[in-house]
Amino acid sequence: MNRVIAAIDNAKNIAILSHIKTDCDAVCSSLAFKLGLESIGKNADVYIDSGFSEQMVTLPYFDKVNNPTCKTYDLYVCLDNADIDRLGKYKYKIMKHRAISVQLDHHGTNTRYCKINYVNEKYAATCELLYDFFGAMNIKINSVMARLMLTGIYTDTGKLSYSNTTANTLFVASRLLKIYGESLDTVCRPIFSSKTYPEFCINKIAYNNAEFFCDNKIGIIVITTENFKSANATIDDTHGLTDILLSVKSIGIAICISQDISQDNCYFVSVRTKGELSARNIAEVFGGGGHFNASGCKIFDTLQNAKQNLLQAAKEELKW
Ligand SMILES: [Mn+2]
Repeated sequence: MNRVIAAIDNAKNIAILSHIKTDCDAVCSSLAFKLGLESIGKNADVYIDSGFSEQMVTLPYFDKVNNPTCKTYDLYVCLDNADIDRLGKYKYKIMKHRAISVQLDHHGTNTRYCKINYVNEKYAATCELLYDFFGAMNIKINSVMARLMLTGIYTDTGKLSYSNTTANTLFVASRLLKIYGESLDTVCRPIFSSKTYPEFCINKIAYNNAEFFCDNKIGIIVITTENFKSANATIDDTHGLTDILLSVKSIGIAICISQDISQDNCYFVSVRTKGELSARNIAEVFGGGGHFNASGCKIFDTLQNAKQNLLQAAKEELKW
């Protein structure tokens, strides 16, 4: 971490990059980081090559994402991004400027693609990692930063309920809530209780499409292009569909397969597991990765093959 701090100390104009198919931890850590850097006199711009859910758009300072103020940078910082390809079109910035790139991340599968890499899997969210980072840099966390960081922690931990939630996560959340100074529901309600109509429709379809295998221990939801069209929804509305399956007591492995509407025979897959069952093992069969209980991959194949092969990999993880 000290090498990252030294690099930031020596930089004036800093680009912050995070991942495609983005999530609240990525967006919130990027924005909180920007605000933190600005508080110590740096210029910082946020680049994220992704669609954004309606919930993200209402986050404070969201208008600063992909809205640069600098032309050139003396440092590139990647946040919450395990793999260079997940930067989307902005991966070329890192390929070109690798010598002045650093990253902070909490994904165990991180490929260490920057010059300096601080990766620590003990953190449930990059926003949790940032709490310690700001402490080490003597950056004071203000109320807006605290709100953003709480949002990232709450979403990456399923409201502090997933297995990645540690005593430190709860401690950091508690400190951040104190700094934020307002009630927790003003953080949670805009994120967890503000489904858009298309999101509701895609959830309804997901319930209908859910299939169960192996004594209901494996659940699979498929969302096709037709489903997206009829719900007027996009891939950004599919966050949390695996929770529908995980809420079933018998389920150990939950898989959501979403068709890429922009190309044939391409599917985004998210895998969630409970307890000792590894989601990562399943995603890695298809070249993906992520966290132990929450991983993802992209499959280029027919739907039938994709589903069959995923089911097979899930059965193997289940030792069925
Ligand atoms: Mn994260």
